[in-house]
Amino acid sequence: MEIKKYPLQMHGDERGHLVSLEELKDVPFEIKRVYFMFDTREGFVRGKHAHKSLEQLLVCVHGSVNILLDDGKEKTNVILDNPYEGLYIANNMWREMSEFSEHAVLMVFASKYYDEDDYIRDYDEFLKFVGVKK
Ligand code: T46
Repeated sequence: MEIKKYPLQMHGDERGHLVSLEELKDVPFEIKRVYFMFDTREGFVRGKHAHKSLEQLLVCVHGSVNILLDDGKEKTNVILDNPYEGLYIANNMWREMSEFSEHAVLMVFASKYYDEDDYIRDYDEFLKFVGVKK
């Protein structure tokens, strides 16, 4: 499975660091929505779904988090632990976020507005969607 990690524009000087993201440059789609999650409790797993059409770029702006990516044939774990790197996740990918470090903040740039109908929350339905037989 190809993991698409993008380096982000980092502008550091003696005052500290600044990271900037521009749509269609650092983020490979037009940004319609930004959300972030924080205070994720130890032992909890978020995600556990895929999307029919949504594309996203995940940036762990503080701390670290493990992202499990599953295309129906192969599973890969990716650790996000720096704020100047974005992980691109295409629509047809099952994702699970776990092992959030204390005070971790995971920011997500999304290509569409929130739409519950775009979610595939059932794993068997996901396999059908990506054309993989059980
Ligand atoms: C994804 C992963 C990486 C909204 O009302 N608007 C929003 O934009 C979002 C993202 C969520 N919500 C509501 C829906 C639920 O009642 O917030 C609640 C928590 O959402 P959810 O359980 O879907 O959160 P995660 O962390 O499991 O998944 C999220 C995104 O939903 C999903 O698209 O790919 O992060």
